[in-house]
Amino acid sequence: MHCKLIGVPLQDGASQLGCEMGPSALRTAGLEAALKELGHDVTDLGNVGPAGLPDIRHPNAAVRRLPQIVAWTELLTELAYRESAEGVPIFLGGDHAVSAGTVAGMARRAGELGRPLFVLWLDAHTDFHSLDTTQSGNLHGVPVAYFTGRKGFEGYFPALSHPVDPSRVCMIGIRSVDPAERAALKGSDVTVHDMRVIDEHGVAALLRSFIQKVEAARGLLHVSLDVDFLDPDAAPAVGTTVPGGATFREAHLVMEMLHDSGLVTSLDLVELNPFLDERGRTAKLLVDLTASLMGRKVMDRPTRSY
Ligand code: DIR
Ligand code: MN
Ligand code: MN
Ligand code: MN
Repeated sequence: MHCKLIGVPLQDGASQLGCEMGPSALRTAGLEAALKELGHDVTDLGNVGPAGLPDIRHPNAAVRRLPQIVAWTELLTELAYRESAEGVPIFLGGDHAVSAGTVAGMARRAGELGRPLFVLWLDAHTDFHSLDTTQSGNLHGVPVAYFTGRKGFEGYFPALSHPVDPSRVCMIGIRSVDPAERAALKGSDVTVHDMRVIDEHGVAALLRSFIQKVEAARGLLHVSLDVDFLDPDAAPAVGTTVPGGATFREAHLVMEMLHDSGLVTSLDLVELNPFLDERGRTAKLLVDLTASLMGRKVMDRPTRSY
């Protein structure tokens, strides 16, 4: 497989500074070497960034750094579309606003192939605010609403050529949802597996049924991994830790099952804030999780063991 690393030093979507160091930390933690060891070809395209900023503002005065996020979204939509023509793009974030563009671009790629795009959203948060409902104003809280075509982005964010059907979005790890997000999700077809569902059924059963859905539809699968999907004990280097997250083994199991499925066509590694870390511990964990997704395993086993 050809893995394309794309550094996205974006931190305008988060309230705390530090996510701009994410790509450097992931490189320092040995991402390229880990992928090469698994036999993959790796190209590091370096860091990217927008050239100019649009002159826009939104009536919701809470909204922060809208011109920056719009410019990044345009750039990343184009990049995800272009780079997915060949190989698997791996976006090294950057805060979760990264995914507004990466998913929009992958949806365009899938649309042109005549195939549906599915999104696995691994996060403590649903990131389902519109520009009108966000109270924090941090635009890492809006990407899912944007790429599924929720109202309220027209005239601000780039128009979507291929909105993602909400029924093709599966969220796992959820444990922090704002009231406005909860209300909007209630009327949508997004699958939200909160931590209670994981506790009751186990992450494997939930993921298995989503994978079967993607497979049956011959879909492309984009995986968006927010560091706060994991429990803060395992992954402390994120600005918005929430207790009670996925364990080290649950996260690896998700990645191992995704590898066996053979369906993943693109990946975001987002919200890593190396400034909050202990000697690169969380960056190293993300490298190991990516390696599991790309085929590292303890013992050989038949593929499709699920
Ligand atoms: C909260 C936190 N829902 C907000 N969101 C995110 O600010 O809108 N934290 N995405 O990581
Ligand atoms: Mn997120
Ligand atoms: Mn989150
Ligand atoms: Mn919010």
